Amino acid sequence: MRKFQPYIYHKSMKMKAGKLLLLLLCLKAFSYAVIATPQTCPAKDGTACGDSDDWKGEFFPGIPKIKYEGLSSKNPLAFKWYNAEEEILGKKMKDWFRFSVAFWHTFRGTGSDPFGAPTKYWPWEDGTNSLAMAKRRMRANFEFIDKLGVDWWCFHDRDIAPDGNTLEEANANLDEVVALAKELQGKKKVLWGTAQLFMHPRYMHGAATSSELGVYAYAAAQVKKAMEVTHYLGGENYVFWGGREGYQSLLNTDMERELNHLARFFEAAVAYKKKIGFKGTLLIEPKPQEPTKHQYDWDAATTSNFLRKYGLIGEFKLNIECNHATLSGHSCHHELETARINGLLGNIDANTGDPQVGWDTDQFLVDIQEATMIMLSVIKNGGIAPGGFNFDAKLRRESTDVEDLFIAHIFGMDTMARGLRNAAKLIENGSLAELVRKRYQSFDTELGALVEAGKADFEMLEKKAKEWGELKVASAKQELAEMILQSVL
Ligand SMILES: [Mn+2]
Repeated sequence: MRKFQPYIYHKSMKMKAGKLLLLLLCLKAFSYAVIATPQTCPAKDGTACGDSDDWKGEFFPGIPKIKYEGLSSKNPLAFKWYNAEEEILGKKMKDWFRFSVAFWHTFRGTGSDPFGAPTKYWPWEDGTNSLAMAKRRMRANFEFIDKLGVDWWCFHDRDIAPDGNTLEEANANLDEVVALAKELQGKKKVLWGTAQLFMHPRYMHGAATSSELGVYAYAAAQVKKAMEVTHYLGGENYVFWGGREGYQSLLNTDMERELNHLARFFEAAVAYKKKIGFKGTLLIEPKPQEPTKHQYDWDAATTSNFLRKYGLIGEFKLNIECNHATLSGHSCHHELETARINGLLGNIDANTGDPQVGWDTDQFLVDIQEATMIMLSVIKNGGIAPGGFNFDAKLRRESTDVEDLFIAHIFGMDTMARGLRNAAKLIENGSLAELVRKRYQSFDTELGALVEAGKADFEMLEKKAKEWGELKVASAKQELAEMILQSVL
């Protein structure tokens, strides 16, 4: 999960509530100066765009509802592999995936990076972080997911609505935008909501693991509200991504105390979820580092150990993000399997990194082999509902056409669909499963069964070892396994 805010928001972040009113006024003046020379409004076609959420006409004119046209199609605005209603292994493709659009990347991603200003000037943006702009963006969101043929969307609180000078003001802003989202969403649903607990300077030491009690309390209030609005919008999951829940140096950090605080925070979230009758799954999204040097939910194994230690294992599942998996030194397939065998596979943030770049690039996942491995895990898990595949992915900085938003999602959906079709072929073919079965067949014996039941002691095993003498150990057949995999790609 990465977060973007318009340039102006970064400026306004320097405001410290109740501290420097003068600075606030100066910054306001600065904002208005920027607004006075809007870069994108009015749109070229004369569409209305001002300090109102009115928007005449379509946000994506000329882009039709995206349809499945099959392999013969050369149309970039059509699916070649993803056929929503088609059944694969007894389930509709749309039900295997439950695809979701990530509001923050698709509607708040500006293309800015630590070295450069925004590159994306969507026609509906007026360069502000106003409430009116937030509402207009929400209308664009629903037109986008409707045209794309996706049923779910995901959001952070501070991405869909502007922050406030007080918690009350921020909550009021959120309520206003959420009321509009509720009105607009119709049959579309929230896959998950979350609170953004990393952007504001108050969260510099973390949120639930901050050294400051006041920050812990503020974070709790923000999560409380985000859970309420997720519940109100019929959300099926709620995510915790601890971007700053970690440390930069152990010298100034009481790691044990911080982890205890994090566990208490999660316990309180579970209690509040039950109190408000929210039935959605609580998900933790592991990530090893960035922005902190060390993040406490490093990977699936670390996070499941944390949940087990604090007795939270039945209350949470994991949201596995593929780019986070590779940052932790694992493949996405490894993280999915680790989550699956621990009964913790809850959701997938479908994205990927760049093998030549060492950070979280949040690219659309378009590697067919990786998609196939991912779908093998998902099929073994019997699907991931009530989770789904959230496109926590963004256009490259250099991709600046509105159409690119559609092309990227279509390509991502087609790649996952191709992965599903390949994985189904692999399962129907059966030879990979047979290879694995044969590899462990020595345990399909009387003694093997005793070992697996925990009933073979060392004396018993020593007796057998002496009886069997030196062994002929079988080949692992790795190249054959890879050959079988490639035969379905
Ligand atoms: Mn994510």
